[in-house]
Amino acid sequence: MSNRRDFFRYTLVAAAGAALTGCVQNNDKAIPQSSNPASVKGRPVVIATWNNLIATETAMKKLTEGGSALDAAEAGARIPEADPNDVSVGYGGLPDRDGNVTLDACVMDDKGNSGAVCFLKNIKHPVSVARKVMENTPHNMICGSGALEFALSQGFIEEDLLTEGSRKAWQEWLKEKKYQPVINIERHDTIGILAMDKDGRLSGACTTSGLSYKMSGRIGDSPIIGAGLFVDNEIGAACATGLGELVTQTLGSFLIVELMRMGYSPQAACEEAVNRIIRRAEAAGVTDYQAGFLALDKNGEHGAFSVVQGFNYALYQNNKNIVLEAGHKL
Ligand code: SD4
Repeated sequence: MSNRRDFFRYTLVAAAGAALTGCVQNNDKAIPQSSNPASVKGRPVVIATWNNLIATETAMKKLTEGGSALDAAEAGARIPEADPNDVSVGYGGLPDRDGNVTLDACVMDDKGNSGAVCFLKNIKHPVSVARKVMENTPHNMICGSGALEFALSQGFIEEDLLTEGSRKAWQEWLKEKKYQPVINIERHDTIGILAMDKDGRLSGACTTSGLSYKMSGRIGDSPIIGAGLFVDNEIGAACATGLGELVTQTLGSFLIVELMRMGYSPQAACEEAVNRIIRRAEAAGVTDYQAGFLALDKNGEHGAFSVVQGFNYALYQNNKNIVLEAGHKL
């Protein structure tokens, strides 16, 4: 582990809430340029949802050791996957309503290659299986028993991913079996991680155990290219966390990259993605939810924004590894 003195916790309260807003004109159309006060230029850079400082540190270490952006994103994503105390990802992730931990993950690299797995059981590192799907199959996504079979063929080993803690939490939930397909905003840590090397090559990864106590077979946004993650090496990258149904219906990460292609700043693009989520939620009558986005452009400038307060993220850039609080709309 690298120098922990590099770690300092720096919170910008409602950073983008205080963001500077502005527009540039393009063919008589105003292009939103709100900026995130914490956003600076600089490569290499790694950014990850939630306070995943060890993940950003691990990813940056990979980059400085000469690893690719994809190696970095994968290495970072594996940190919460292996952490039994992270109840939204990998080992220790809260199970579905039947007590099964089912995992979704994807990766995307600088060339536009992608791989994903979903509804994968008993494999601790779905992000690495997603990478194998990308590298060793002609497919983009493999799910369920097919994904497990594929993982085993690639040398992964089956493990019970339910910890004592997550089993107890599930048994507690069983007493009432209250099915609430809305994210518990106090308890979600899905990691979306974006890494860019010093030469501007971008990659990303996203991995989750999804909504706790979800219906068996439910898939969220996280393994879906364009929803939980999108990378376009010409423009930038984006990733998401939060209520996957809404993120998927608005294709948030793809939307953000396309808005940046049109000239939106990374911050303005995240804010617009959140606006779309809110409109969709209103139309669907969904309340009490969270969704948050991160965006990175080719200069290393970033954006971060969420629906409600409480979304933070880790940023490793210019030799500092810090946690920042994202701005929010509601
Ligand atoms: C999902 N987006 O499966 C994920 C949940 C999440 O932290 O972000 N949890 O809908």
